[in-house]
Amino acid sequence: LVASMEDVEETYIMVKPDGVQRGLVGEIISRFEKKGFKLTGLKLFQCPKEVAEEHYKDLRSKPFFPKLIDYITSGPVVCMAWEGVGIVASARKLIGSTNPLQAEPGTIRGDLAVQTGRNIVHGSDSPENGKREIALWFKEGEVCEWTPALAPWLR
Ligand code: FUP
Repeated sequence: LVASMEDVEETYIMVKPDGVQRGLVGEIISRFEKKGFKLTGLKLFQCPKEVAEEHYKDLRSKPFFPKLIDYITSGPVVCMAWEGVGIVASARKLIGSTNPLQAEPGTIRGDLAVQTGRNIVHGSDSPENGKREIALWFKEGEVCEWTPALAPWLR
């Protein structure tokens, strides 16, 4: 049976500065496109420190927090909003474990990264954070609602 609209979630996916510098933007976007999810927001963005700090506010007390903020603000990131049935958990599966050495082959981090502090991509960890992060990284009007022509076959 086809999933209903209530099962559709939003998630915030971000190619981190190392992913951009290494030329992995297309590869990362492709994995979500091929899975069958819908891209609703996309931009290259040099993130101010305040946005990075707000994004990672739950990690503020961690010893690695200052380095994490330096890393995320070290160059442009690619901000993305994606939509789909069960997308929050599925995107995290596609991305793989936080530590790329523990990430399964076939996942983005498992295939393309080595260090936790250079793990090339972010994905929201809950539907609530998906909404919160999209609202943080995108301005009004930057996220685009559209209906794909293949919708009945995919979602
Ligand atoms: P994830 O949800 O996989 O992005 O992981 P977390 O939210 O736990 O961590 C956010 C980011 O903090 C990671 F992507 C990398 C960084 N981090 C470290 O640098 N060291 C750690 O021990 C844990 C996380």
